[in-house]
Amino acid sequence: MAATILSRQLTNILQQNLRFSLPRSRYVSQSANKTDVDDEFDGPLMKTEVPGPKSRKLMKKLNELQNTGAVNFFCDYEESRGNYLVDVDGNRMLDLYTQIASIPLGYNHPALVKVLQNPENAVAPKGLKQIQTMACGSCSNENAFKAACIWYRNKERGKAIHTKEELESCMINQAPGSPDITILSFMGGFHGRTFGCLTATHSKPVHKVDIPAFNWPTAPFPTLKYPLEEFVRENAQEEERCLEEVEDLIVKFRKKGRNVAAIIIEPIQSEGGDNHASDDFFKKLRNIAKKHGCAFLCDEVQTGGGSTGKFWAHEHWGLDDPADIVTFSKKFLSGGYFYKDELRPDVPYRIFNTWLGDPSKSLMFAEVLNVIKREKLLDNVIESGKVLLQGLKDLQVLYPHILNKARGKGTFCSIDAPNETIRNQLVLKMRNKGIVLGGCGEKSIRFRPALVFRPHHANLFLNVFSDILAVHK
Ligand code: PSZ
Repeated sequence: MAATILSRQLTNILQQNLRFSLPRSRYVSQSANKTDVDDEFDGPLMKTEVPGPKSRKLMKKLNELQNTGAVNFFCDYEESRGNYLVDVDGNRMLDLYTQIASIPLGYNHPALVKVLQNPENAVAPKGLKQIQTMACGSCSNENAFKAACIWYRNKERGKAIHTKEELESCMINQAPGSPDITILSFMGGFHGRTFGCLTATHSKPVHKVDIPAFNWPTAPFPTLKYPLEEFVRENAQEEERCLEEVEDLIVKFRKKGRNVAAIIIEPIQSEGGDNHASDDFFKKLRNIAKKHGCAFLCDEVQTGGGSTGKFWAHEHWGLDDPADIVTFSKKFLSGGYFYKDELRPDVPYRIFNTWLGDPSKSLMFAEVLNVIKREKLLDNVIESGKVLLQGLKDLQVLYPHILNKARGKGTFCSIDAPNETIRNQLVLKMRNKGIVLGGCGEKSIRFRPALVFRPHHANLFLNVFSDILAVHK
């Protein structure tokens, strides 16, 4: 097979095309019984600066076809293994970023390579009727919004039969057919870049500017003070303030005839800077949604799939009825949402598109699930997460002028630098030492390793980070 040299954006398309040409053995999930790629590298190995000469050459070439502003360097996915990403210049880096939290089992996990070689994979799997599959996170949220609106209007009408007036007015985007109902979201949230999602996104102006937005309510998300145990009272007050604002907004909008049909929230605001809130906050928010008849929509696109130490981050809240809709993508390889029976659209084709996800990805995800269970990867995430977070906390005590707010669940961790410049410097310095990290929010470094990230990988990272911090000026 020709060398797989791909930019981040092209990965999905090409990896799929290149590897789909080998139909032979039966689909047997038990076939790969090892967690990690057998021959995972034992550490980073750097040959050039990143991006190196080959990456720079490819960037120039790709730049003729598209804007390459988002491309940092080119990967060699053929050579990458487990927790190690190899770039086209042969630099081998321990990957704590995994294409923004999207590589659940590391690179080239044998179970996934195997599943892609199976002929039955071209057929849509059975048993996915309980969920709505979609191709990406935005598409999942967008359709979840629609499902919530359909449900809400049916509830208001008391039946699913539309009036002639509704059917006619919707054709010219007017009420009552196009109702003036709204979706409440939070400052700092990220739910995607399509129109509805973008209205609910409030992480950075650059995503939103110049694009028309729905006039929907935006509530403040709590800004917690760290370390949490020192600010228990202040943080509880801050959460209370935000919850009051949510309720005020729902009431205010209802008075204007613009009822809130759904509330959307991330269990941890990821793009917005890894902002956490307490289980109590989410419990109360869920109750507010119930009290006011709003669908409670939990966006687990980034948090779902195990990296918080539970399969779903919302499981941490310990609620019997945590959400009405849960959207997913990223580690699930495709996308979609789970939803309550009562939110099932009354008529077929109301939630529909060409692809509705990707059956091959669903099959691969079935194998991801098998591996997670078989190899107890959630336990591993908890163990590695403890090492990672404790190490970060130790380092912030040693370097309080560079690091603060170490926080996280499982390996879904992050730490703040004093400002964006220092954060970016640290990320670049680490990369040239063979460690891939990412930023989020204004000044946070976030950790999004694969589920096969082991405690020894965490220690390897911490050692390099410690060295960098010791000489950081
Ligand atoms: O810059 C971007 O477009 C990015 S960087 C990270 C994401 C997008 N994450 C996607 C995402 C998410 O983290 C949450 C919580 N909700 C929805 C989305 C949108 O998913 P996609 O990108 O698949 O449409």
